[in-house]
Amino acid sequence: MKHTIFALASAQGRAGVSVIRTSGPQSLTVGALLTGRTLRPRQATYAAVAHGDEVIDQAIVIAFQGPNSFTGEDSVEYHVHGSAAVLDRLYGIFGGLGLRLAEPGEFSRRALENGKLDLTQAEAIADLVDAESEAQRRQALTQLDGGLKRQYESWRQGLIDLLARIEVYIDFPDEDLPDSLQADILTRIASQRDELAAAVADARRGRQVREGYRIVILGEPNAGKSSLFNTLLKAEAAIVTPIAGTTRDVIEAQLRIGPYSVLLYDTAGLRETDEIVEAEGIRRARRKAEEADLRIWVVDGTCPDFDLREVRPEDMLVFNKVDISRAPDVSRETHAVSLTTSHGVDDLIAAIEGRVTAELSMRTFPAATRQRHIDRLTEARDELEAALFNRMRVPELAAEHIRRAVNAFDALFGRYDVEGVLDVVFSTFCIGK
Ligand SMILES: Nc1nc2c(ncn2[C@@H]2O[C@H](COP(=O)(O)OP(=O)(O)O)[C@@H](O)[C@H]2O)c(=O)[nH]1
Ligand SMILES: [Mg+2]
Repeated sequence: MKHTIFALASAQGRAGVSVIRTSGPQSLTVGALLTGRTLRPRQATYAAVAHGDEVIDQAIVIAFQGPNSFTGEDSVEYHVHGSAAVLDRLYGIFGGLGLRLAEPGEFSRRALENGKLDLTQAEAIADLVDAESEAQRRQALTQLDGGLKRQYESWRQGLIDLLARIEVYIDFPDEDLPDSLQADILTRIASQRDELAAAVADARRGRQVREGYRIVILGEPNAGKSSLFNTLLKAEAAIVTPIAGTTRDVIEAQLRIGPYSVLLYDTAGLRETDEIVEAEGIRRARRKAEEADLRIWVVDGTCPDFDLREVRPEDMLVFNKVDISRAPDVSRETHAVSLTTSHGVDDLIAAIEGRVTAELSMRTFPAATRQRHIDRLTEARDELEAALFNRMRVPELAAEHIRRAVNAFDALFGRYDVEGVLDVVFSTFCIGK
C-alpha cells in the first residue's frame, strides 16, 4: 500500500497559521483519530487536535476524499497555529502513526500519477510558487490552466493525423495513388514544422519572463559601468573607484521593470591584462555577454579612441561623462549621459525600459518556458524537417520521423521516459509542493 505522507504546505517559520497537509490512505482515519470527529469532506471543522490525552492545538481541519483532492488521494489539511513547537509535536505524532515526511515535489507527483495534473501543469505550480513578478505569475497561471497542454496536445494530434495519412499513402496500390495526396501530406508536414519553429523562437521570450531578462553592462575599465549598475539599481551595490580594474567579478542584481523581472550584471572592464584575477573576471564578463538578452556598452567620453568593433547592431551604446567631454559623433544611436550629474539618465532608463517591455510584452501566452520544453520542441521540429527531406519518396521513413516527433511530445507530458523526466522535474520542487 502507498505511504501516507505529510508536509508543511505553507511557508517555514513562525506564522499566525500554518497549514500541514497529509495525503494517502491513512489520511482520513488519522484525521478522525486526532480530532475525535468524523470529518465531512470539504467542510471546515474547528476542533481540538489531540493524541490520547494530549491536546496539541486548536485547529481548523479540512478533509478531502479522493479523487476530489489536489493529489487525487484522501487528504487532510490541518490549519494550526504556526509555531515550531506545534509543528514539531504534530510531526512526531504523524511519524508515530506510520506517516512519513513527503519528499520534495511528492504531492504534485502523486497528483500527476493520479491524472489530476499533467507535467506542464506540475511545472506551472512550481513556477507559480516561485513567481515574483506579475508577468511570471500570469505566465505560470496560464500554463497551470492547461494552456500549454492544449497547445501541445493539438500539435501532437496534428502529427497523429499526419501519420494516419501517410499510412493510407503507404497502403495504396501504386497505380491508384492520387498525385494530390503526396502534395497534401508534404504541405501539412511543412506547416507543422513552421509552427514548431515559431514556438521554438518564441520560447526565448517565455524563458526571459520565467527566469528574468538578462541585461549585461560591458565596456572598458573606468568607463562608468559600475556607476550605471548602481544608477539602475538606485543603490550603491557595486564599488566605484577611479582605479581601472576595480570590478573583477560579475556582479548580479535583480530589479523589476513594470511587470517583468530583470537580472542586471556588472562586469570587469574589457582590456588586455596579465593580472590573473582580472583576466578571469574578463573571461567571465565575455561569457555573460554571450548569455545576455540585452548588452549595454558604456564608453568613456573622455577617451577619444574607443573601440566599437565588438558592439553589435542590437546592443545599446552609452556615452558617459558628457559633463567633462563632448558627446562624440558616431553613426549609430547612442545615449549621451553623465552618471555623476545624472544628465540624460532619465532618457536612458526610459530607453532600457522601452526595450525590455517591447521584447517581453505578450502577444499571446503561453510560450514554452523551460529548457526541457525548448529541447523537445526543437527535436520535434527537426524530425519534421527530416521527414520533409526525401519528399515522401520513402514514405516509411517519413512516418518514422513523425513517430519520433510524437514521442517528443509524449516526453513533454511525462508519458514517455516517465521516471527520468519526473526525477528531473520534481527534484527542483520544495517539500510540501
Ligand atoms: N566626470 C565623471 N566621472 C564619472 C562619470 N561616471 C563615472 N565617473 C567616474 O569614473 C570612474 C570609474 O567609474 P566606474 O563606475 O567605477 O567605472 P567602471 O570601471 O566602468 O565600473 C569613477 O571614478 C567614477 O566616479 C561621469 O559621468 N562623469
Ligand atoms: Mg566597475
